[in-house]
Amino acid sequence: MAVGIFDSGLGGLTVLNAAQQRLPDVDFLYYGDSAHAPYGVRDAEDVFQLTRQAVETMWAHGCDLVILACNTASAAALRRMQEGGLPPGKRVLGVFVPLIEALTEREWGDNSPPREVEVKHVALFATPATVASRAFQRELAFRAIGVDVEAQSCGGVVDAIEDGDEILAEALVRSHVDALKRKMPEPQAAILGCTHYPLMEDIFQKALGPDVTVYSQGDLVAESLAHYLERHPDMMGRGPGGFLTSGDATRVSDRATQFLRREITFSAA
Ligand code: DGN
Repeated sequence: MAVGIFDSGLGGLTVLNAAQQRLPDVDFLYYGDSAHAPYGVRDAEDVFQLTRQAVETMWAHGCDLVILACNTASAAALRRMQEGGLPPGKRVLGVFVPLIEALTEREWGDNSPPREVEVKHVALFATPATVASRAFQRELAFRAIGVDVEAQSCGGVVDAIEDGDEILAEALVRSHVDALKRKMPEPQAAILGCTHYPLMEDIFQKALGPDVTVYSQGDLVAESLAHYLERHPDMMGRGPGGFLTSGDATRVSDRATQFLRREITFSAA
């Protein structure tokens, strides 16, 4: 069955793109919950319920493995779903762990105790809901000690990107980076903790300066998925892939085609 990639809307297409390039023989089923997007301004319980329903929809479509490409959904729902117990043979993975493994220079899937790492000052850029959840800091604490994380909630950036307003998106990114630097003048690393921000990676890098290492999700999640599928070949996606939406399929297809600059056709979930 296809590997499921879930996002609140279109942003997860950046993760899908990277995964398709890294794993050309795997079939992917993408589901965007555009009827309820954006998630980034919803409260944690709301995001959890929407994410659980979406994952159940993907399981019903035959995806045994679902990747929560959405940071906001990963923050509010991943641990809670895993701790609540998943149906036999079903798996859900998120997007923070691959980032944290790269940041802390751990092997994929290394579960040894937390240890001192080289990077001490980390900037996290994410949606208001992801920042409020502190999920990134919680996951980091399982793997590293002594790292100072300063989180910056980047209101408005997702909407500006979705509206195709590049000038506004760039101005907002610059002002959020300035706000972060007032709290943490010299970050060593920056995490782009939202599906949309890789599209603005150059702007983040320019605003942060050349000495800051910027971690962007697509390739890291794709690499982590490749390692996961090596260890769990039974989860290897084969079967009908495609694009599903809870929103208006024609409208979402048009916006997705603009967003990725290639023809994409969504069907109603
Ligand atoms: N996909 C969301 C995320 O990665 O946090 C961003 C879009 C949103 O729902 N605000």
